[in-house]
Amino acid sequence: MVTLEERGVVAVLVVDNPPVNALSHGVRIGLYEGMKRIAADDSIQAAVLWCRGRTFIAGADIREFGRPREDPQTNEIRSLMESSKKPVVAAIHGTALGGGLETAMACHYRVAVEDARLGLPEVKIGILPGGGGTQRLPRIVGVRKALEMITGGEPIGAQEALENGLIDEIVEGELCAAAAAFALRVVGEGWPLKRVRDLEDKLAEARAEPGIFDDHRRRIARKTRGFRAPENCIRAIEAAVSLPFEEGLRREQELSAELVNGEQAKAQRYYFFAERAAQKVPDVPKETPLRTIESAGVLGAGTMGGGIAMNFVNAGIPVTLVEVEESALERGLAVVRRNYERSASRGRFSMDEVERRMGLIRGSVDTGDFADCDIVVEAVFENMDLKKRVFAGLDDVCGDNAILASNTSYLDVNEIAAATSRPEAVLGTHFFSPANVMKLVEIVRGEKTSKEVLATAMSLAKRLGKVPVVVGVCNGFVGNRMLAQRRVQADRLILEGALPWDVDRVLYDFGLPMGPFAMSDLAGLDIGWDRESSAGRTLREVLCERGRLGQKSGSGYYTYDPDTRKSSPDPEVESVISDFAAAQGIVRRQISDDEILARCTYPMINEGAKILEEGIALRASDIDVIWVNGYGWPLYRGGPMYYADSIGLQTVVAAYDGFRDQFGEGWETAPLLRRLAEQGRGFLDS
Ligand code: 3H9
Repeated sequence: MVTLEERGVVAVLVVDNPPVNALSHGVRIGLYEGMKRIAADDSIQAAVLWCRGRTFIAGADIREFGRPREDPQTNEIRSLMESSKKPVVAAIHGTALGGGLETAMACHYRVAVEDARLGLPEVKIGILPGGGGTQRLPRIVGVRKALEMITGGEPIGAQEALENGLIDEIVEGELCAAAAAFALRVVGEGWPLKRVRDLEDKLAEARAEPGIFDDHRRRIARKTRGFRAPENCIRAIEAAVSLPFEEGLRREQELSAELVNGEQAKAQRYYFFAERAAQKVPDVPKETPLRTIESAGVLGAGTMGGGIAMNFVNAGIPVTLVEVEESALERGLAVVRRNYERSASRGRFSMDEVERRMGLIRGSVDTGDFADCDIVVEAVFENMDLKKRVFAGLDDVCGDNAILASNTSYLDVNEIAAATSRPEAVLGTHFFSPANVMKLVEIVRGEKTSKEVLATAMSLAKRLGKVPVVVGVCNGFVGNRMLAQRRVQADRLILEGALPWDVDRVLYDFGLPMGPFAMSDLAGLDIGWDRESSAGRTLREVLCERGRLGQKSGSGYYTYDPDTRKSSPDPEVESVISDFAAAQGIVRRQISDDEILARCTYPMINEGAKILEEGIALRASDIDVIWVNGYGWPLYRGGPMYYADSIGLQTVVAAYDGFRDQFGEGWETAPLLRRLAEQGRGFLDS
């Protein structure tokens, strides 16, 4: 996995451990022995650390986590590099991540190619950079930048790395040769051997700013709610500022040990591989040919259509956006422009860039303009007859090779496909709202969707920066079908005795971004409500009849402060609920938080089991990827199926049996769930 190649007086440590040159045991042995040889061989004057393949070392081998790590440890290797009497230069291409960047920071100099990316993403798998990263990075880039990079986990580009001193030079041409030439310059010109551990000035700056850590805590509080790793990352960086290097390293180890075998890290590690597994469709091999996508069309310039168009534009793909009427088109384009202008005003890009992006959108009221599009995504009103008409029309105007996609969130994609002469080119691409922000796309595979079209849609979604997951055709697909089960229980719970804010609080505390009632208020209670036919049959109808349409009308399940939009519980809603329950003969009772949580989550798990058994999802872990990316299921709980396994399927089944005794119909366990529970197994080992 590691060889030592000599280029004159420069020795090149070549790491070759595909796919991402992770610091597996063999790599550690190779680096350790290589550094010993370099020290012992008098003919060698300098060393370069370079990797073959697509990337520099992308971190520790995550597959080795959870078991004792065999010697040599990476910190020993880094210490050999840093204390080497001969200059060691890291030559970076691809991504220098986690343990990879930590190793590079133990080198005396770092050079990189223009498109290299560098970062410490450990926080995303629930841990901290435990190979000296929390001690070295602040010494190089300063505490503020280190806090941002380590608690955010996002890598930075080579240019930004250069500006922050994280690399010494951006090199052109063949990287290994350029790095060797750089190393010779270090030797020839007698440059000092920079040991990051000895740098002090950036730490001194932070000592003069004692509020820096609490400021950062406040800034990230909302985003990191419930996660343990970000706080330990901050404490480790605090240690870099307050303790000598060796003691700081020890503190980093302690804080790392608190996380690495914890429940959150296990769940996040599981999720890392789950997301990658979801990209693979067993009967669609990697070699499946792809159709070329160089232009796209979107039908419907409403909230969804506009958001979908933005995705294409952001990836540099020109888009034809079609609406029926000029006024609706203008409104849609204005919303897209406003979104881009908001990003520009936040410094994400320049106003010129806003114009460039808007320039990639061709607005039109004529579907004939889709003629030269490689894919058209339909985002019109959810009505089967309308969709069929639309698809028949698209079939007429689009080129023979064009893919026709529907953004439907629950309708039968096979029926839609049958309205065309090319069902093999039809599939669902179910984006989530706001479509330009949410990562998930359910790729709905119809009975006749061809492998080529499916593979193209998956690859396109990745190009758009999305996380695509293949699902089968059924009402609501995976995400919304499970959500509907939660909704049923949430609605029952508030009639039986809980209040909307009790249900929302329990789910929020569980880690979801909001509960079902806050979500309804945000979406609008009047979705699907008809004033004419409304007759107080459901609580929702009663609320709408009272003008409580959700956030937009200032009240729904909650009342909203007109200035701050802050929600508060409302006694009127409480009395509406008790009157409604009384009219139905329901005697309200005290409902515990545990019951709320079980009744909201277990039916989702049960539905997940059915979805799995029906083959609508390919794997239990795909369901988790959908819930984490589309509905904000807390990453540190892995996803609903992982959660079910972690609490034990017997627990879920026992609760289900209890609810069936209590409530009767509607509490039948899915056969797969019962079978696995009886066998003492989980979804993920089934
Ligand atoms: C760390 O370093 C800890 C230290 O601080 C010290 C602690 C004490 N290990 O993503 P892709 C596999 S923690 C094992 O599809 P891309 C991946 O599963 C680590 N395997 O490619 C996949 O396998 P398969 C910090 C790994 O081009 C294949 O490689 N580092 C690892 O879209 C291709 O991956 C990170 O967290 C790994 N570290 O993206 C970086 N990484 O083909 C994690 C990848 O069988 N990695 N694999 O499905 C990434 O962010 C992306 O993989 C990367 C490439 C950007 C590198």
